Amino acid sequence: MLIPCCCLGIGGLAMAYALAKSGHGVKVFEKSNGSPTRSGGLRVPPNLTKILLEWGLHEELRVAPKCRKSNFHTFETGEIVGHLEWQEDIIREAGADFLLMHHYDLHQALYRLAISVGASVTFETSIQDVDFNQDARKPCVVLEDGTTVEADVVIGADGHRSIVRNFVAPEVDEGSDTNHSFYTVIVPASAMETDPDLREYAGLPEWPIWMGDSRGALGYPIRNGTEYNLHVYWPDNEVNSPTIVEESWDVEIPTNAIDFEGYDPRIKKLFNLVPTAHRARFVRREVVDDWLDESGRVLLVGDAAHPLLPCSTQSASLAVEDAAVLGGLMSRLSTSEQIPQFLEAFCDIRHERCKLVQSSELRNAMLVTLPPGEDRDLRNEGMKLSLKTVGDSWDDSMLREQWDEIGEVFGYNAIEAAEDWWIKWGALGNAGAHHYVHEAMQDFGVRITTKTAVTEPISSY
Ligand SMILES: *[C@@H]1O[C@H](CO)[C@@H](O)[C@H](O)[C@H]1NC(C)=O
Ligand SMILES: *[C@@H]1O[C@H](CO)[C@@H](O)[C@H](O)[C@H]1NC(C)=O
Ligand SMILES: CC(=O)N[C@H]1CO[C@H](CO)[C@@H](O)[C@@H]1O
Repeated sequence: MLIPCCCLGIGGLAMAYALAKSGHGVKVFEKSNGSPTRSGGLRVPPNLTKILLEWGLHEELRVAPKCRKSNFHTFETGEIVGHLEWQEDIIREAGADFLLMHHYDLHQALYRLAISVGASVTFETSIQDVDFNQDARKPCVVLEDGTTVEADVVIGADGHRSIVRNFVAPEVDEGSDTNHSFYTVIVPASAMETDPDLREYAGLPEWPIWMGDSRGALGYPIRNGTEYNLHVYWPDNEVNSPTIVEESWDVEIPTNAIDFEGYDPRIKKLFNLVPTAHRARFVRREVVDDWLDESGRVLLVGDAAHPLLPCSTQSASLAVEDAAVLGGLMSRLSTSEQIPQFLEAFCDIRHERCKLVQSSELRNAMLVTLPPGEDRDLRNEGMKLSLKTVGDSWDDSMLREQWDEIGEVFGYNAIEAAEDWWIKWGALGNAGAHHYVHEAMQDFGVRITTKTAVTEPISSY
């Protein structure tokens, strides 16, 4: 199987591992050279932690600080208006910890995993195009040097500006510019120690959030508290740097290009502890409707299929969940003819979940960047309820409800989702009772279009 992916893709490497472990030959074409160009932290919510532990990454996760709390500050004054705790019972119910990691560390860990099960990763190789070889009845990718590589399946884990998506869903638009970007710095904890305003944050197992008018910030410790990650969300026209830049993680701007005067001084101090920040433009895109091409052999996953805003809580988890689900399904594959059916099942299992997470992330982002007005007052009043103590524990249930469909978003088990599908439908299909599966699924409201055209050639694209 072939997995083109680009830009230090966590999703691509996770997919490579999951599929190679399921017994498939996997080749990854990775655009970057594998060095840590993207410098930033990421959040590892409980059900991602669970997958990573199942994959044996105990050692790598040991240095990831646990997140136990989020304080909600106003951006202007730093005043705390609410908080959310990841209490023991929630963590226990979730079945694993909420962790904070460096993007590069997770990338490296997944790379090692993928290689260990026989996947091959070719760096500095971009995909030019995807095509379908009608004679071989197989999809292929065209590399920069014109080489064509054929495979049973092509998986596009190539991000927001996916080349594979041009083949699968050419009608998908380019997204709309929000005129905002995320700016990320990673600061050495030692530099924070000398400042009494920052010292307390360095190793604190918390993820504070600053809420401003069309801007915001969030921070958290990584690497056993030796480094601190800060993401700032800011209007482009208030940044002293070119407004239109490539939409990637490679763009750097000087940290003094943002003027934090008039805001919580801790943000400015933290941000300016290092000379440059990484900029990621926030272009808004919808979840793609169709992740699978007509042949049923070219599939979109990760941000190529269900784009999240940069610095989302669930970015890494959605991508890795995709891998866990597809790996689980494909471990059952016995003939190449089943591929389209299995990939269609993947789409059915994942689509709703990804839409739910995407809209919940957007809602949360909007909630913490509201302009002054009635909505913001209501939000703050709601959040303030979380500051009232009930006995020894904080009553943050109201806030929790407002902040997230926590059960649904965090309470998801990718591996089980794939197993469930297999138990209900896959085994039946395997027995050759194709149309029964088809009908049964419709009875249960599950849309599985087993394309009879497993090998139907695609004429022109
Ligand atoms: C972004 O800026 C452009 C150019 O100024 C403007 O046309 C567009 O409406 C803005 N988009 C949003 C979402 O504000
Ligand atoms: C993490 O840091 C603490 C001190 O802050 C140290 O005692 C511990 O050994 C470190 N753990 C690892 C795994 O490096
Ligand atoms: C909150 C959470 O993460 N928990 C879910 C994770 O997945 C399991 C299935 O093993 C669910 O039962 C949990 O609710």
